[in-house]
Parts: sequence; C-alpha cells; structure tokens
Amino acid sequence: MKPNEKLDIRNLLKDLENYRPRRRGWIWRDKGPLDLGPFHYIQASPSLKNYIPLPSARNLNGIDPQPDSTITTEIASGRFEDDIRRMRMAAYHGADHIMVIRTAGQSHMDGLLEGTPQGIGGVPITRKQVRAQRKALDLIEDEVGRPINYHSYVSGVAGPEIAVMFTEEGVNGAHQDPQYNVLYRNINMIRSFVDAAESKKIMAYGGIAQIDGAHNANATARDAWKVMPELLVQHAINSRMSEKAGIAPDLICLSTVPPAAPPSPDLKLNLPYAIALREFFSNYKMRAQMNTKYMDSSTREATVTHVLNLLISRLTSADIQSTITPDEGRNVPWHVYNIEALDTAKQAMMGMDDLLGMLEFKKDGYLMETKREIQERAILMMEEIVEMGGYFKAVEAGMFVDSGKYPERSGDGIARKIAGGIGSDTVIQRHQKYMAPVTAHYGYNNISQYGIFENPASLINGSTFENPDLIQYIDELDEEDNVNLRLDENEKYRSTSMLKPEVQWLGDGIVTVDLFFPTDALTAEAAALVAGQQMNLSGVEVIHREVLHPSEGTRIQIKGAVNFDIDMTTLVLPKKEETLPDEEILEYIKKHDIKVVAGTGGSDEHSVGMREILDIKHGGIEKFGIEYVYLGTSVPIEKFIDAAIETNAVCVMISLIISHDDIHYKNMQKLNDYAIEKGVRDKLILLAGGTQVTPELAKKYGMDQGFSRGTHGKDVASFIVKKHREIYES
Ligand code: Z98
Repeated sequence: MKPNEKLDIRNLLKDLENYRPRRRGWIWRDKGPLDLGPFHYIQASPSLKNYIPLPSARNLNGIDPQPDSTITTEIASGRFEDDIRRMRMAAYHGADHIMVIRTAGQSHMDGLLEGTPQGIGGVPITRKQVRAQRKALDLIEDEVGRPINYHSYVSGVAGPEIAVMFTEEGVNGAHQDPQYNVLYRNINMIRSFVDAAESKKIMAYGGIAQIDGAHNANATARDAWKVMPELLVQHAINSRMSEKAGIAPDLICLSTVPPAAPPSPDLKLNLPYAIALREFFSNYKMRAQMNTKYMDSSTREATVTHVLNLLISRLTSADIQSTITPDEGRNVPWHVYNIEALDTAKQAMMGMDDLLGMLEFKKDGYLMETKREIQERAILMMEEIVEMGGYFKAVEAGMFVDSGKYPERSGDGIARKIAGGIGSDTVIQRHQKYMAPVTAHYGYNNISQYGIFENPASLINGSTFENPDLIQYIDELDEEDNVNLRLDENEKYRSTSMLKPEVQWLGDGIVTVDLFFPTDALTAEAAALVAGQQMNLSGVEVIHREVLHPSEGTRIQIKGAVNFDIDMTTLVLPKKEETLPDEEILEYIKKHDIKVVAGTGGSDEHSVGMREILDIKHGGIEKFGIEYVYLGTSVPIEKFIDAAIETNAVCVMISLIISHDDIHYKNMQKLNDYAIEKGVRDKLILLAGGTQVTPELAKKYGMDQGFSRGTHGKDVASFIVKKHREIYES
C-alpha cells in the first residue's frame, strides 16, 4: 500500500477463502532508549516507517517518538469494512493493538455465528470479519513497519469455540475471564470455569495474550473506588488460573483501570492502588485502561481523566496502554475519537518520558500506608473466600461488586446461584474412554488407549490448527444484509468523484455542529434542534450539552446528516508552494548576505501581521538569520526601493492590508514600476503580504510573490532563498 492510495476493500475481500494468517501469537514492541531529532528518549520504541506526528511536531522536523508501551485502540462501529479504514488511520497515529468488540455482546451468543446479520443489537463476530481484518492488518503493519496485534473477546458459552476460531485466524490477543461471564452475563459459574480452562489452554497454544476482566467491577460498582481490594482478588483468581492452564506469564495481562476520576482526588485514590497492584502481580503484564465509568459527553473532561490515568501509567507501569474507548460512556464511536485518544496517549507518554528517572516515591506516609492497606484488605478477602468454601460459594453470598470497601459490606453485591444461570447443568464428567483428537485440550484425554501420549490430533493427521485447509469457510449467510450489498450501496463514494462528510461509515453524511445560545440549557437544546433543521440536516440529535451559566448561556453540540454530495472534479484546489527544510534555509542564509527592507505601504497602519512574519518570536524570518530593516508604517512606496538601494538589501517586503478601491494592487504596481525606473528590479525580490492579497494577483501586479492569511515566516524565508538562488546563482 502507498500512503496516498486508499485501501481497496473489495480487493481485500477477494480470495479471503484462501487467506492464511502469517503468524500466531502476540508481539511486544521493541523498546529502549531512542535518539530522535535533538532529543534522547528513555521510554521509547523505534519510529514508524509511515506516520502522522503530533501537530506541534511541525516545529521539530516532524519527529514522531513512539512510547515503549503497546498502544491500544478499540474500534467498534458495527461495520467491519469501515473499521478497516479506521485501523489504518489508527496505525499511522501509533496504535499497534487493535481491539474489536461486537456491539451485540458476544457473550450473549450461544455459538459461533457465521454471516453478518447487521441490525438491532449490532454485528456478531464471524470468521469472515476476523479474517478480513487480520488480512488488512498484515498490509497495514507492513506500511507502518511495526507488527500490529489484533484482539477480540473470548466470552460467553461459546468461548472455547471462539478461542479455536481466533487461534485458526491468527488473532493475537483476547479478553478471557470466567468471572466476567458469571458476574455480568449470569452464565453458570461451573460452566464458565470449565469453558475458561479449555479456552485458556487453546489461547496458550495460539500464543494469544490474555486480558482479564477485573476492571469491570469498578465500572459496575456504585462507588468504584471502594472495590479496590476486590479488584486484586479478581486479578489473582484469573491470572493464577491462566498460568495453571499454560498461558505464559508474559502473556497474562491484568486489566487495570484507575478506579476513581475527578472531581474525586484522583491521584490520592488511584496511585496507591496502582502501586499495590503492580507489587502483588509483578510476574505479569499490565494493561492500563482509562476510567470510563465517569466518562460523560464532554471530550475535554474525558481527555483530562485520560491524561491523569496516563500519569499513573508513567508513575508505575503499563505494558499495554489503552486509549479512551469512544463507544463507552459517550456513545460516539467515530473515527476522530479513536485518533484523538491515540494522540493523547502518545503526546502524554512521550511528554512524561523518564518521569521515574527524576522522581522517587516517599517510603513512608500516606502513599505506602494506603497501598499496604489495600493489599491487606485484599488478602483478608481472599482468606474469607477460602474459609467460605471457595469462589463459587463467595459469589453465591454476594461477595463481589459490593459497594462497601472490604471488609465493610453494603449488601448490594452481585449474587449468583451455583446451580443457576445460563448453561447450568451442562457440565458432565468426562467418560473413562473420553478422547478428543484435537491439538490443544485441557484435562483428561484418553489418547493412551491408542498408544500415543502427545498431540491427539496426530490420530487424524492434524486438526485445523496444523492444517488450515480443513477449516470450513463460510462467506455470507444473510442475503439481505451483507458486506457486498453495503459496498454496492455506497460504491459511488469509492469509485467516482463524489465525496460526502463521514464520521464512521463511508457516505454516512454525518456532521457535528457546535453552537452557543445565550440562554438556559433546556431552551438552548430545543433551539439547537431547530438550528439543525434550518441547516437542512436530517436526524438531528443533541450529543453534548454544557452549561456555561444557568441563564447567560449554554453550549450544545448536535449531529445530523447532510443530504448532498460534493463532486471533487468541481473543486478548485489552491496550489501549495513547497517550503524548503529548515536546515537548507539556515545553511543558505549563513552563506549569503540576505537583507530585507520591510514596512506597511501607502497609508496603511496595520503592522501586526508583518511584525509576526519578521520577528523571531513567532518564527519570523529573523529566526532563519535574515537581517531586516523595518521602515515602519505608512511608508511611501518610493522609500521602499530607495531604502533597499541604500542598505544593499536584496528583498522588499511590503504589507498592504487596506484593499478599498484595490489600493493594495495599485501600490504593488507602483512599487514594481519604481524599481524598474531605478534600474534595480532584476536584482530585487519584491514580496507583498496582506489578508486580501492573492498570490496570483500579486504576481499580476508585478510582485515576485504574494502572501495571504496563514503565512508563516518560514514560507517567506523559503521563498526568499529559492528566488535568491534563481537570481544570483543561475
Ligand atoms: C475493555 N473496553 O476491557 P461481551 N470478557 C471480558 C470483558 O472485559 C469484556 C468482554 C468479555 C473494555 C471492554 N469488557 C469491556 C473479560 C468487555 C466482552 O459481552 O462478550 O461483549 O463482553 O477493554
């Protein structure tokens, strides 16, 4: 793929039947110190081949330092074909762990579904979707030059089947935690743990990194910060079980979320917890996710919480750093929010590079005392669970997700019956003669009756793990709703010159509008809906409301769809003047005597714009070593040329803001004519600038170039160097 060419979805879907994943298993980032531009980074990883740097990298030659943590983004628009395009954008911004979650909770599925019955509830997982996305990620990882881990969820009573499919399809990471099924999906606990044993065994074979589900307790509990001891207990149960099932400790990733968020005293609550967790579970990896429980519709507020969470990650550790999941809490799973959150993580993490190299935690006092207290409470809880007769009994007694801080109990925990829930009574003891000719299998498997002791699949010459040709690939089952029809529907946005705004699906036409009304919230909201309709938007909805003052004003964001297309062939694109790299400009100016005279011309008194272009403070031409003589404001036109001759300047810069009666163009012509009259036109570079100056017209009226709004000193310096070369060196 080439950066300036779109990913061809139809081509990607071709021949999927014969696609084979190029590898199994999770890949961690290469990490270590990095020299990049003028800086030395400590907690970094190698730069990408293709990337989009942070906006302010403009001032640093576009460097894009990557942190040492794997960076996650969760993409879940409900249309896998559109999500693939977003994956590519995400990879350019630094994501190397892409999670897809089904909008219709996968744990509600009784089996592995095929087909894509899109509709109410969303899209269940299918082999085709997984395969298409892994295939796309192969191309994308080549493009950015870094392996990308693909991730989904092994949950529900179909968990082991999903784990098999993921292993077959080269999925690299998955959530797996039987406690999640029990507590949040009311799946029978015996069934869940048996399924988990099998799933984990398969994941171990496939080298799939595992993320647990403990963090769901603080997203569910009424007072999230009170469940900290329980979170440690949940992590302990799942990670120990995983290790016993054969998952390597460096693929067991604890899902940790700082339980509190502002306006609570964020760090005082979250930092001791983060230290307590990492100290207890130092054998394993940390997947740090941000807090979504307190996430509202304000992206500003969510971003601040995210940054505080990133601070915790830098103050402790994060092997995998998650970014704000835009669908959780805010329900706007749009391209832009994935990218913004990725940039937030990259910016904050590299901004806090080597923080712990400069700081040390106090060994006594609040921080360590609180850390210890959390750990003690967790141990007490575990002891009580053991005394009660084990995990199942404890769940039956409602020990989990209680909003009391253990050992206090509020009595509002989630209680499940050992014999109850989905899939109860479905677990039976294996028969004496039980035998399964599969590759990865947990527990008793009587293969010795056939005289072999390892690899039961060898009895049938290998299963789908060894021989992918055995996989039954089903393309589409639903004739009315499938990717082919969806692609046909919006084909014009792929293969013609038609363009439409989009937030998540090609051609969705959705736009957002930010409005302020000088009134109370209820009135503002109603007014915003009317405003949306007046703008000809359809399906107008308020997506954010922020009271600035109860009566003085409210900010409202609405979304709605436009119903027009834009034909790209009718667009007039401004020509972009290429600027030279900073070093080249600096080098040239060092070797040549380049002086400029500048001022505002005629009776123009507006000097601010010109000063910005000249002065060093905002990166004006002075920054590149260009010397200037500032003639002041309302300078007679002749004086520019006379002063240039007098001071041996090679360039005249005239600022002309006033444009009544085209006076700005008349003055340009006058400047040019006077330079000719004085016999210096060939040796002088004449530049005009102003808000109403167009480069084309400036040239028509005798200037070498015109500069308008948005011009920076660098643009001017670059032009001066190019023109100087042309005049004096050719
Ligand atoms: C996250 N964005 O953790 P359904 N298993 C576990 C889970 O934590 C989850 C699922 C399965 C969050 C997503 N977690 C929340 C241990 C979900 C998925 O019901 O199968 O969709 O649940 O990254």
